[in-house]
Amino acid sequence: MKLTRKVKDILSWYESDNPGTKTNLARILMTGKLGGSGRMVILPVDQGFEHGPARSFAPNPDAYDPHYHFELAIEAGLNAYAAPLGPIEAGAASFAGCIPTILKVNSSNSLSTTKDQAVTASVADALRLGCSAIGFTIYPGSEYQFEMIEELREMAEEAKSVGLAVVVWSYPRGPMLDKVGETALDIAAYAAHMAALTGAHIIKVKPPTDAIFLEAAKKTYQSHPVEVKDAAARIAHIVKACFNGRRLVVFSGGEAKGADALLEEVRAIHAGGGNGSIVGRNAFQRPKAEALKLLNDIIEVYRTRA
Ligand code: FBP
Repeated sequence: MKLTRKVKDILSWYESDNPGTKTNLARILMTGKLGGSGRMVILPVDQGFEHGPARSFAPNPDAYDPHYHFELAIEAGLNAYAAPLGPIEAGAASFAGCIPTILKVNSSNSLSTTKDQAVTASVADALRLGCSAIGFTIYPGSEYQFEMIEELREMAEEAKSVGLAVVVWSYPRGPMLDKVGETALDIAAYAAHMAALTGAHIIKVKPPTDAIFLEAAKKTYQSHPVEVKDAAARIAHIVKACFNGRRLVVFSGGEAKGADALLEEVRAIHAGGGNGSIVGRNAFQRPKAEALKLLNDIIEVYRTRA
């Protein structure tokens, strides 16, 4: 496979990584309909842990079957499929080599009263299953944030040493953050930057709103304003927080919503220089034909000149 100039350029940002990690990043970046473009669309299916089976899969019962998600990601021509250990194991032989996988190695669940995560898989699992990367969630702002960040440090060090890439879901939540705070622009940028500081190769955050939440940050945002009303400018601000664009950053799809609203968000991500989308519920909660159409429309947005 010949790498595109774009992908070679992206790989050059990761100056300390070994050939194994770069190969795995290249695999993700070169796969699917967006392969070689520097843009990505990834299917994440860990919502069974996060929200439970019925909330996740009842809208489209085919999605109870782990094979369904491999097939959806492959048929849609996505770059990668991310899931916890169980579902990746459940399709490991049928789909070996068919699409890069990201093993989600920690998860929370809706039955917990604390904002913490359990480690549910290992780097050895990721290697055994042929995954290209591990995926790890941190909750900046939680009472357990430092433990999570330290767990990430250990797992990322191990993953990198054996040639895997590291994808960090950085989701602010915890006692000082209300719903507005969790997706406010300053907080989302802070969360993205923290993920970059931990050494993530790919950073995943939610699309930011126009709110500025931290009192301590308001003065700075007044003296160095961001066009907060412009969704693309907000994305560009997040990209800056990811080492001025030297780290890949993708944005999540969120709860199921209308195709037009999602595509509008995707256009802003593209225009703001984000590297793509990681879309779960908006894909697998739709009937397959509809999901394939929507994922194709998303891909088409990323194919246009930004
Ligand atoms: P969605 O596209 O379904 O939002 O998936 C992205 C994701 O990061 C999942 O990996 C995760 O399970 C979910 O969001 C968490 O969503 P929430 O923060 O709303 O509980």
